[in-house]
Amino acid sequence: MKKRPKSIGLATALTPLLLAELPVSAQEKAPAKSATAPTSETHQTATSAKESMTTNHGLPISDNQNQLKAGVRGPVLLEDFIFREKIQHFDHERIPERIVHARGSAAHGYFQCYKSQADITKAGFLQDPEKKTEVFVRFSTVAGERGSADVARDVRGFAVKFYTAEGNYDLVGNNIPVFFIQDAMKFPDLVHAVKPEPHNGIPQAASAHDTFWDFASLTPEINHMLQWVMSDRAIPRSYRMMEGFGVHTFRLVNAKGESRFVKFHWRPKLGMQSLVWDEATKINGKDSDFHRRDLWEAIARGDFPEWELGLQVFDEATAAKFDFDILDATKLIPEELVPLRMVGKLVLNRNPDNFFAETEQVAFLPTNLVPGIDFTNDPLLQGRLFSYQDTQLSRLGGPNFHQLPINSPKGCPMGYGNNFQRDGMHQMAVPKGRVAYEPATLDEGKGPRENPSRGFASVPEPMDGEKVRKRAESFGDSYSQARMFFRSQTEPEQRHIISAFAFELAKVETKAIRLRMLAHLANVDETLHAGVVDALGMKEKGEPIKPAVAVRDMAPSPALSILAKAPKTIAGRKIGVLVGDGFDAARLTELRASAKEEKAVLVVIAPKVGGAKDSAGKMVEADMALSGASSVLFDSVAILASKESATDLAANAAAVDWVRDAFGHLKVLGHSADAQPLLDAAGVKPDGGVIMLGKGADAFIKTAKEGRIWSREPSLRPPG
Ligand code: HDE
Repeated sequence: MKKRPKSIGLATALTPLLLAELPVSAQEKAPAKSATAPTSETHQTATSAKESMTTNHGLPISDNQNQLKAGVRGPVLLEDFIFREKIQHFDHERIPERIVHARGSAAHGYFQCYKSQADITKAGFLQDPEKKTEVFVRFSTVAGERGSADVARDVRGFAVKFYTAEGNYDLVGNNIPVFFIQDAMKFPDLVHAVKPEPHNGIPQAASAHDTFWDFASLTPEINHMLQWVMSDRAIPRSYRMMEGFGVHTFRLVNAKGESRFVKFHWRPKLGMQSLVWDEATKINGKDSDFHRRDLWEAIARGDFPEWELGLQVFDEATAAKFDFDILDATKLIPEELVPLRMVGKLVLNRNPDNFFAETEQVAFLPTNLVPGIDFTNDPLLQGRLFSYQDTQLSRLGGPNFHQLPINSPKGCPMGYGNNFQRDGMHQMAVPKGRVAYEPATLDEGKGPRENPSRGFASVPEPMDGEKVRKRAESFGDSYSQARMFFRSQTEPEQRHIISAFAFELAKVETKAIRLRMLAHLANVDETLHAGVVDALGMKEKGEPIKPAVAVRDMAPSPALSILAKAPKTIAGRKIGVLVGDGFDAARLTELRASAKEEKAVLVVIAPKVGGAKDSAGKMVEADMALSGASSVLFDSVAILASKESATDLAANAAAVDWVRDAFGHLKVLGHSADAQPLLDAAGVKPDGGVIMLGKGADAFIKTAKEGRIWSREPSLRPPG
């Protein structure tokens, strides 16, 4: 039997305490200490008072490895307040996650307008092109829990907090310009329907289940939004490559008090890009932080994501001419009717320091407005005005969440809560004096006081009407814009919408729900309906549903397609290069140079992370090992191998999957002539996207800039 230790290395354990008693100058000279006690735990000790680990109340801690016990092998003492403080804080480390948009990633940055927008708004941050307004932006999925995978088929949140000189302005939007429902009254039902089913908690972060489609098939107004969420917009390649929208119609107000309507749009500088569905499902397994990592890495390498802010501005007379209601959040205003006025840029240039303190604790409020911007009576927006403030009370534990650093206004002279609201849970301010009310004289005029000239004033819109619980008839058309969306898509995009409906409805177990949904699709578009019926391989097509309002054929809007306006670029994208022993190093050098020139990221992958030998026998280090670098993580791929190593790789399932997936996901694939055995093993058929890498990488780069090889898809993956 081993001899039991009598002490835990007392001298080491006491070091910080002794140091704390030394004058600081002497401590600064003390050598850093890191020692292992006889019992093997590591003690890293402070070299200055400043470095001292302390309790939450400031007491220096002498030992952070052991509880206080009655003898080295004895029971733990209740007296150990240091342990209790530590474990108790840990026990409460989690706060309730957001009920929706729980999974998110965020970054700091700035907004800068191009020129003064004084003609349409007096909002301070839209006046001076020299001024940068700090922002914090959080992107999110909606349905999944906090630890769910990034690449679910879902809407993405796009929430921007502007820290303006007039207080915080939050533009809490999505990456889709319309919404599922028209009235906030239905929001809890929508969310309960899409969330995991309450009896078994299945499925996570997915709408492909009965309760969602049951609700959807009974909610005709949802049809436009369904087109968007079944399209590739719901599986973005990156947060950096998606558009954002304020969704509702808001108002802008200028200094003269003139008010106009506005829709907000964010346009990514990198252009839009999406994943393909099979790729998305695989990414979730290979890297469930795919979007979070992408955003973080881009900012860390100085490739700052950028968006332009575009406004669709229109007046009451224009609004009256539309044959839909601008207060209905299931409708968009085609850009062809009201073009975008580009007013400024948003740049994200700093990763958060701490995920919890910033990304998790940030609280966005559609009620955070600045003078110059106002609400409309959109009943969905009106409901949100209550909900966000309210949800923070339980999520962040009380009414003082605005005092958390990420939520408190910066850059405005008033600071947070310059008023007489007092006390409450987690109060962090220490107000002085006896006056906590106004009007008052006892504060000798020190305020705070009302400010009629700078303060927020609502647009004095006339109100007249009966108290009713009723939907406006002008909200009645559920299908015309859904049809417009489908008909505005390119052929591959339409195929994907059909496949997505078929995938989701095939997961619905209740046949009656499937059929009800098919009937809605028949009202949207015949090709769509026929395509989904065919992909499901069902005999029935659904009993017709009579639309409340006759469906109109609107002009297609090319701006709604991702592919129609996709930029020809690989900037900000990733090229994965799989190398095998004996590869030609010159080809890699050329690819590297071209990638750099095009502002793309090149990643070298080898069967082992140690790397592979080039044809001269020199070891070239890999960035990633094949086992952790599936081709789904890259936008285009290349294979550099000798005949021998290609033959070896052809017998390696991971390498074969790597190539098969890249080909199957319609990626441009460059290869050395000798890599052919691997291509054959993966079933790669020659086409315009399979490119032999001779001297120079030009042909490969030029084709990669075109995007995916859509013509490859129909033969590889019929809808279903
Ligand atoms: Fe939200 N939504 N929402 N939502 N929403 C929340 O607020 C709500 C809606 C959006 O990164 C919650 O702080 C209602 C539309 C984003 O922190 C909650 C209705 C749009 C985020 C809430 C809607 C959004 C949220 C949950 C129907 C696009 C994440 C946690 C009337 C314009 C913000 C929280 C972040 C979050 C309520 C509909 C965008 C419960 C009642 C439409 C981007 O308050």
